[in-house]
Amino acid sequence: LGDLSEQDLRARAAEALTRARARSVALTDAVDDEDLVRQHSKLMSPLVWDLAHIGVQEELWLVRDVGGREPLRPDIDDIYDAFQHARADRPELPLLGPAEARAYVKQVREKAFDVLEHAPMEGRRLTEQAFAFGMITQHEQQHDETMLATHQLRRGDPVLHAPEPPPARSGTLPAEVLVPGGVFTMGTSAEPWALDNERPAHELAVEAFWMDTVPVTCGAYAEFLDGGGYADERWWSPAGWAFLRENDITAPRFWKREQDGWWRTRFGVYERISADEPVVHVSYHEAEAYAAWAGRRLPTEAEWEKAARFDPATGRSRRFPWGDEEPSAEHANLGQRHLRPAPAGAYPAGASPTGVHQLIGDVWEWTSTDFHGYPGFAPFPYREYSEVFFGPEYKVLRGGSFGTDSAAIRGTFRNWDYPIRRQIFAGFRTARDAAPGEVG
Ligand code: AVJ
Ligand code: FE
Repeated sequence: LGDLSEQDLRARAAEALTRARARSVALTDAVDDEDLVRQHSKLMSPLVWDLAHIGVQEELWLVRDVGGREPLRPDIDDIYDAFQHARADRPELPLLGPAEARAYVKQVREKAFDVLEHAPMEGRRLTEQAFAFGMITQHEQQHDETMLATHQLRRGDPVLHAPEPPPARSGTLPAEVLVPGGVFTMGTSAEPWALDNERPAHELAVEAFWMDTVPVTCGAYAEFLDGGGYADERWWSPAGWAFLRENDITAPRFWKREQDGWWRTRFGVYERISADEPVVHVSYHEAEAYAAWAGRRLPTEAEWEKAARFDPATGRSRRFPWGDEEPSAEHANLGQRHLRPAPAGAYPAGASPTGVHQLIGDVWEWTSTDFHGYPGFAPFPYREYSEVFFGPEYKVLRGGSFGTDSAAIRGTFRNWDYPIRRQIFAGFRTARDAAPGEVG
């Protein structure tokens, strides 16, 4: 950040905001007004709520806070406050209609660009201002991923289209790789757009461990399923077993058993499950049970981050598995460029120095760690962003999915959700402790 001129910072912020908006518009223009205001699942807001909420946050943080401008719509703050109204109740609110919501977010964006052009950007303020624009960009992209999950829950003909992801390219990969033990740097104090929960950088020791080279595939998962895994209490935690029974869960979300094998609905298309694709739409409980069946366990969050960032050659933690460069289409399946996870081994250029593939993109990965602040955590811009979620109810997910934009992912990025959630684009990989002779 120190190397960028004020002009560069403004241009980058403007470009990132514009890219996010193009995506929000595409996701909301893809359906008719009736679909825009409908609740497609109790787990999700109507798409039109997300759209206006994106505008309200931008008004609060950029127009009012950074710009010190007059409020545009102070009357709607409450309706779009995620803490005031649960998702299930949002359809009953006096929401802005589709045309009103579109006009509102456009108006806010014009003001935000005016603030961006005229806000003083120097010294300490520069870092803060640049962060505010980065935070709003990430906020919009996170809601875009949420809207993509709503699209997945929507019934009806397909309305989203994208090219197929690249095929697996790297021949035969080992099933697992050894990640060395010892101290590494977790979290960051340097990433300009890192959110409060990723900070500060701190040293942490991890024992040597083995990590799956690729995320668990549908083919591997189907062996667990077809072997009776969902009927065998041995593999499940008490909470996981209760979750299965109470909800009559017999397969990953969106899977359906046909006479010739497993099929799924994906963005309105009914298709056969592909064996070499990472499994997605599984809860933490299902991930944990699979790992137990396989004689393994889920990685901790620290293990995941060490595998993703630690470079044994230099001892340094990098921004991404492949180094410090921003993600390209060669590195990872991100940004809704494709509407599915890519087959295992499709991104050899994105592998880590120890040889772990597809840590970034494709599917969010459940870790065994509860969501907590790092030592020295300081909430900003407000406690409600992360701190109020700290505790044992939430599990940390890492790495982003095919629906995560590159603006909202990095080696330090932390996502969290309830262990029962399956509508998010979440999969997992497994790990095991290294035996004393294996530590290298
Ligand atoms: C980080 C994805 C859990 O969607 O609840 C959006 C991001 N925070 N608006 C969420 C977020 C406020 C958050 N997650
Ligand atoms: Fe939000």
